[in-house]
Amino acid sequence: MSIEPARLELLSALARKVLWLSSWTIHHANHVRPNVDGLKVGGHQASSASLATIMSALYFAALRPEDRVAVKPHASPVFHAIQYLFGHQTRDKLENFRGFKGAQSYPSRTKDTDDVDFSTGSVGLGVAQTLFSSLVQDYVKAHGWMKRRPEGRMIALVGDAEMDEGNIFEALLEGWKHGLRNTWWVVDYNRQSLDAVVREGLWEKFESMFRNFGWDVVIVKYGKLMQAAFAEPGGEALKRWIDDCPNAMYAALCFQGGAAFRKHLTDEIGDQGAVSQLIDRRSDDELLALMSNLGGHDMASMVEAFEAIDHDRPVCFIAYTIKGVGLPFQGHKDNHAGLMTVAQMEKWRGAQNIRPGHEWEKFEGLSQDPAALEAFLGQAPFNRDGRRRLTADVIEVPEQLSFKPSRQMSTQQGFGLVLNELARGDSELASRIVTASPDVTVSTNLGAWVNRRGLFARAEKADLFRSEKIPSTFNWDFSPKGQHIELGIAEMNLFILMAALGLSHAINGERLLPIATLYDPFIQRGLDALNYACYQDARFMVAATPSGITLSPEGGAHQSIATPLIGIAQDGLASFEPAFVDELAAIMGWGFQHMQREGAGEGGSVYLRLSTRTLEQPQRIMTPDLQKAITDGAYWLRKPGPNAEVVIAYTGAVAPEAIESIGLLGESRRDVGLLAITSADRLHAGWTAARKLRRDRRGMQYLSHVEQLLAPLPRDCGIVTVIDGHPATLGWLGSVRGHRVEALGVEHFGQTGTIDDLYRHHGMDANAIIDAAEALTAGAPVRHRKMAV
Ligand SMILES: Cc1ncc(C[n+]2csc(CCOP(=O)(O)OP(=O)(O)O)c2C)c(N)n1
Ligand SMILES: [Mg+2]
Repeated sequence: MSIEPARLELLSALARKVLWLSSWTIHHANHVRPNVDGLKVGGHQASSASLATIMSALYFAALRPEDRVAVKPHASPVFHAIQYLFGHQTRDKLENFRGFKGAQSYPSRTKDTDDVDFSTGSVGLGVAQTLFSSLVQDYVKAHGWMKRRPEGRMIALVGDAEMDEGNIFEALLEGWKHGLRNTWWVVDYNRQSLDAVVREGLWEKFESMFRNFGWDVVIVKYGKLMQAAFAEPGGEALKRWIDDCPNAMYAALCFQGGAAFRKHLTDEIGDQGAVSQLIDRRSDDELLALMSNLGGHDMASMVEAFEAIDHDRPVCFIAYTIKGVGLPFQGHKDNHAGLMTVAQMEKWRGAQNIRPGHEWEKFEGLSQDPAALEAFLGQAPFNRDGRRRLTADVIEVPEQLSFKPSRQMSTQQGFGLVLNELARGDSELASRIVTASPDVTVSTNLGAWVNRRGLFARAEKADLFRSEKIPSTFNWDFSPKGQHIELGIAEMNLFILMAALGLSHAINGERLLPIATLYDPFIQRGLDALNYACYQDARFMVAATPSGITLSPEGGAHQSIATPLIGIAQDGLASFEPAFVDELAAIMGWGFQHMQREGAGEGGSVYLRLSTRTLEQPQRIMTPDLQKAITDGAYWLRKPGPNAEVVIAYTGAVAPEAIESIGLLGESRRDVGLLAITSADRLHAGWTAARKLRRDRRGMQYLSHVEQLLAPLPRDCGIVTVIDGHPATLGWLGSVRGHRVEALGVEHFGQTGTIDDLYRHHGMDANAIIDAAEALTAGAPVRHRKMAV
């Protein structure tokens, strides 16, 4: 199948324009736009040039509206240039590339306005996201929600050094397990990373690995010029030389130019015959054009490679490229941050017939008829259906989520009970929930949910233990209707899957409400992927359990200390740590709504830090006021009196110690209060938002939830805070209204023991709370202490 010449001409012209615009965008940011900082805007020119042809082939020819693309971070100027030609990006934003509210350095779903499908930046993550998005598309299809929408291909443009990122391999394995389809990864095989030139023969490793995981591999190494030269007399020898040439040497010669190639070729394979003639027939410029005509820079080869795919198997394209192709520093190993000088740019501008002052004009310098180019862009299949970002209706969430109560429960158990109750019913809400867990489904209490709703797979697969009538508590049937996605242990995959599921409304036009479960410490294992999911504004709920040192005998290595601080600091993630199950149910109900809220700064994802510690549950009615206070982050479990000397503020599983301590303090200190903090994150965020509001609108009286809660406390009242996590999580409470604080919590981990042992060891038991209260207050020593058992 060969490409029609007229089409090829227009495509090639547009690719040249894309290379120009992307380079000019960066040049403009460095040399034209007034730069008050005097800082250079770092290198994208070389990385971008690498992909100008490949991306033009995709966007102007191969892509369909339903396809979704993750663009290698440093090719963002190429992406923006393409969207500019399509009319989806403004000149203003390009002129302001990397500036405040300008086009983003790395394509961003949330910050860019030109239809970015997946954000990228932290290399490796966008690549894996395409794989998981394809699985999500299969999920939506299997549940009958695709309607008549065609299946999209999920495409990643991958740097060759990007392939070093381990999460890509983790994803590959998961993709293989789930029968991955409709996924294309295009490796920009420029044989350069940021610092240097990559190892020889890497492509062979890639090839065998991808084939091993069931992918097709298409290697696009030689462009049409090269192929024609190979067919000339002596061409075989030239091909052999190219194949044998080490990466670093090839790159260096591309940098040095045609004369250097001539010298090397002549010295190494010149034969005074056919080969020498083949070389001599070409000028230096022609020789350089030939030698840099690798497949990835050859429009016809790329379009043919893409258009030849007529199946839904996953495909890895390995496209040979030269980093910085066409620019003065092409192939130079230091070119990652390379920028063209003003003089170099002037020369290049001249060579392309671009008049000064006309640099941004769409078709300036091209010899093709502008109307023909415009018409070609207008008819690009990618653009056919207009807006590609979809929306979905909000799924209704009941006022109260119910669960089967019992007097003694842990929050982890409660989480399972709430989901079990949802699974028993037939609500729309339950049908849109998708759960996933990295091999800890049962141990995080998802078992009951999975028993009722089943595991997801494209093909039915019965639980063998069940069909063999071997007793088991768990029903492990797979089916296309299943609602649990069982993953291998890799937590990076879990969070990237959350990113994919949590964007289904925008990508598939069908809302899913994803819930991930994992052990709390392993949030840190997947943290960059969690951050990435939040950055893209994906919506999901994470139930992390068990947590803290409270998991005690389970193992010191699994104790999490920093996660509450992550919960406070992570943008786009509302974090909660309830002590009681009725609180958890209120938070989950709020969470399902929060996950669906849209609009500037509205909504987000939800993190529940849960525990396996069984606590006596309060017997109370969940009023709307209490529900609101819980989701705002805190309520008085015991209101302090007017002359309070000290209050105890606790979070999560240490509730019994806090409750016990106020009982013991009661006789020795006046009006002691007990503040239940369900979300340090929401409290803190509310407080900073209120301060900002008051600063921005002077005279405004608004007080945040925590300010209102602490307002009645006398000035010299002390606050003891306690949490099974880093004490800084709650230590800030003293700054709200200037109260002194003793912050208790965990700063070291690794010791196993019973809960009592460990709370005593870390100074979080009732006596430690009493000691802290004593330190904050005047008066006689506290009379009562907890007796050692
Ligand atoms: C997780 C992560 N680590 C480091 C970086 C910094 N970084 C940006 S690009 C790059 C090298 C990329 O090389 P390659 O993927 O081959 O792309 P090329 O520039 O050659 O096109 C590095 C290390 C990053 N963006 N993300
Ligand atoms: Mg590279």
